[in-house]
Amino acid sequence: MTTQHSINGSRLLRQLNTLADIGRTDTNACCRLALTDEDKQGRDLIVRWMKELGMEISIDPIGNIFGVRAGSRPELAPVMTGSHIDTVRTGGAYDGNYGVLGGLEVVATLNDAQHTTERSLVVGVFTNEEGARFAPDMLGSLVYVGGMTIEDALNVKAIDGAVLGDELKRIGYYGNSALGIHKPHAFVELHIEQGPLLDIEGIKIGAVENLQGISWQELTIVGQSNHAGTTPMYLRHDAGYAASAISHFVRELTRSMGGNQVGTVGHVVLTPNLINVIAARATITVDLRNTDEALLQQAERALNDFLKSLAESEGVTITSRQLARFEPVTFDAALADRIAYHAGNMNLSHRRMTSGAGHDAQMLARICPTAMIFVPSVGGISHNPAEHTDPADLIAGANVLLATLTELAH
Ligand code: HGY
Ligand code: MN
Ligand code: MN
Repeated sequence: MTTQHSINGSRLLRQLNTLADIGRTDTNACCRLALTDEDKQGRDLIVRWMKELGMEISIDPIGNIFGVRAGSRPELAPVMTGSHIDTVRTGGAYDGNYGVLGGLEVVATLNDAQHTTERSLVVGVFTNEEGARFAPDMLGSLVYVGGMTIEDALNVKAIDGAVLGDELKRIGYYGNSALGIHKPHAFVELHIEQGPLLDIEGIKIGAVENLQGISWQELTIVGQSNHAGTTPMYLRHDAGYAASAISHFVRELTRSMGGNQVGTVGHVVLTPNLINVIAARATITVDLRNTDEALLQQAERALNDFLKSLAESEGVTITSRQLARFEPVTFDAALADRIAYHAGNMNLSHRRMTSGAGHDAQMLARICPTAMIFVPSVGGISHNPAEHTDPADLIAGANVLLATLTELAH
């Protein structure tokens, strides 16, 4: 059964702007790092909106929030949608937020139409999807599907030293509902592409059929601080130089591998970080991704070999801590077909595609048929206050979500 309804676009856009204002920085970014006061404010707002929609709310021990719109046959497994509202430090208005508010807009539209679905509809808000403060990313959905114990998750230490469980309790979202409380019939996540493909090709909807593998490492390099003027070059054990050599190697590695290999050194901290002192210590992160698991392992091996030779030549020690490691994920092809069908049915141009970013959907895919709906990101910009998607595209994506979820719920 396909729905005849359309979402209320101005309501969706209004709510996106309201949520984006929480954690607004002086550079116009949206900064709601996981489990900070700003994240709490965002969570409180979503819970309020869920209550206003008459949804039944549950919060689990990792702080995942679920709003349930009851169907006429509650004994059937529910259809789930959702995403995250935590952001990176330089977040935009749509990453994650759009998937949560798109889900709430579907509920509001069905409420307005007094349309009761057979299966209940669940909108999920997953904790710490970004992984920017607490690693790994997609932590809340990973715990939800049993990929990480709640004990390990609550003990994760943030880059600022805070402990995840303490922060969860501090903001009042250490919930008591059972983990994995909803076993979804299917999960569909609405998200901005965060890459340039749809925008370049002028295509309105992405039916996402797979998602690339992710490898995050934190490298600690220990050298020897020394005087920048008096120390001959051959006597140096320069952690700062080693850090930049690794960053250069990662870029060269992606160039030599080509294909879908990407690599990023996004976090660099030098100690003592002073102009006239050779750095004693460097902490850096390396983010490697590829759609092909074997190639991702090849990239990891190449990096590891380089680290060994660099430690030797520079006379430093380099230790690695794995922060996240997820293999590539293939979504449910039949579900991606339905997304493409509904897009076509609305005369929206569409294509199958891969997700370059990690998403909660990659975790839900472990427990139920899962796929994603992408809408274009202007210029492919994301994790940046300039992140933008045209209002018409935001509305179109939410209408495809409405049609897909309604069909699944009957
Ligand atoms: O890193 C990612 O792909 C996501 O933004 N957590
Ligand atoms: Mn996201
Ligand atoms: Mn993100």
